[in-house]
Amino acid sequence: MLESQTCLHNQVQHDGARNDWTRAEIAELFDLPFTELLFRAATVHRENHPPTEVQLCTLLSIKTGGCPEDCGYCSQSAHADSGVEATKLLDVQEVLQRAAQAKDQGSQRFCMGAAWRNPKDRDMPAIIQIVEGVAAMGMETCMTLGMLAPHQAEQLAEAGLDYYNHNVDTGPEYYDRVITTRKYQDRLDTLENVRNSGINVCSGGIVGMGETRDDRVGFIHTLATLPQHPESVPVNALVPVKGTPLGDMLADTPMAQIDDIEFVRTVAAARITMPLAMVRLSAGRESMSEAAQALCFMAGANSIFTGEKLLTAPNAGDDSDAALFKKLGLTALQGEEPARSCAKTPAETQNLTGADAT
Ligand code: SAM
Ligand code: DTB
Ligand code: SF4
Repeated sequence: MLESQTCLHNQVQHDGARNDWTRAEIAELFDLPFTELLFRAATVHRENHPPTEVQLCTLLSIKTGGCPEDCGYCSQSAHADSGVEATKLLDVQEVLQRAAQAKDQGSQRFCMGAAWRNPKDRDMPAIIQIVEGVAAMGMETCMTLGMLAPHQAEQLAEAGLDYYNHNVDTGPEYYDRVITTRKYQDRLDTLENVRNSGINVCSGGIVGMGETRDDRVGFIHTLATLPQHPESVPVNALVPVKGTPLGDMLADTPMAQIDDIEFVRTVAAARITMPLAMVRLSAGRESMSEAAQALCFMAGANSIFTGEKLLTAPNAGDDSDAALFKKLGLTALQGEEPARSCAKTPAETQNLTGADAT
């Protein structure tokens, strides 16, 4: 089963997954009649993924607040007045305890975030211990620590880190309206360092920051034209936090809040342009209706964050997610992500299947 899936996905990778998308083509997708766009996205989805399985990931803030960056959406920026208190990096043992709880609750992946511009070299030994400890529990590991130098990406790869999350956040033209303390190119440079180290790439962004549709087209275009698509693409809806520039702007101009249908269009565009990626319905889900979330799953979203809390913001919570999954007939993804099984060498595939993978 896995063998034929792997071959199919390799076929798709060669014949179907393109990284030469033009902005005009992506704009055309966004412009399709909604039901047509949804149908196309759902078709691509079921060609490449088990259509009723959704990956469950758990998020933990391992170092909260006090971040020197000025990201206009973020409660953890030292420039914001959000009331989030700065903490030190959590103890390794505490992080491992939280990972064990997440595993007990059925989570496949443990994602850990730090409010840093970049990790300092002196932070790396503790980070490496955390990665090794979580991996030893049999969970997939993901870290998001800010910008990474090539040697730091190598260290994380050696520790066995599975994924690194680093969002491009929006299209290139809108970026400096949201963040001034770094450039879009800085994000792309880190993504390249992560890719070169062999760690799987998780990169997405935020919808509903007052950007135009063209900025959303630019956001998807950046990801879909990377030399290799990210294995995971988180699509966040802005969680408006009081005391942050974007949260306050939305409080004053609620009309700027993203429309559900436009959000679903963005998910669908991600699914169609990056067929093998896991598309993660990330922040903002707790304020979305069940119907809007159902449309996102139809449009190809196949991963979520579980639990009551994201990094600092509230999340939907396990009880309401269990009820939603039951209502929609969705189950937790058990298998491996298609983009990862495709990346395996024939020898690795043979080990998995016990069959000749040529
Ligand atoms: N400091 C690291 C960085 O910026 O890469 C890692 C943590 S940062 C909080 C991770 C991502 O969370 C951001 O890139 C952004 O896309 C998302 N995020 C942060 N605050 C958000 C908010 N209020 N609403 C939606 N997404 C948010
Ligand atoms: C991502 O794209 N979304 C997650 C994860 N990557 C690290 C973070 C969402 C943060 C939401 C705001 C908060 O909790 O402070
Ligand atoms: Fe810092 Fe990340 Fe928040 Fe930006 S998004 S302020 S880099 S924690």
